[in-house]
Amino acid sequence: MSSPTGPTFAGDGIVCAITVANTGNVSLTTVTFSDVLARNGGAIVTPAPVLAKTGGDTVNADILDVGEVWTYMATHALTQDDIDAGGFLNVLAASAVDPNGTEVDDLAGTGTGNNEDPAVVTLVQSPTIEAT
Ligand SMILES: [Ca+2]
Ligand SMILES: [Ca+2]
Repeated sequence: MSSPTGPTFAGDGIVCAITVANTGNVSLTTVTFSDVLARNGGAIVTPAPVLAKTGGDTVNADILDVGEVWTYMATHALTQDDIDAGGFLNVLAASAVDPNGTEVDDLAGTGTGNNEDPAVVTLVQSPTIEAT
């Protein structure tokens, strides 16, 4: 999830796009996500964004085959509380199950390497008043 440029208003959508790749050597099933948006100050946004699969599952539907990269997208409609808080920390974890029933997981985020740092989303605040 990236920060919008410029001020936003309640009802504006911000998009979260992520990918999950099978970088190992076995097929994985039961791909699930935990996407937690925490407003600055700590309040958790409910309901959590729901990620929808948008592509990448080219063979063996619903199995994350070796080398596949699935893409997901979620849209969060900003609330006034979101904008008043000035932004979020987005903690997004993906998990899947290997052929032995063992769960494997990873965090998505910003930064280099495996990008494990939660994404910081800044919402520009524009306090203005006009008297006429
Ligand atoms: Ca597949
Ligand atoms: Ca990662």
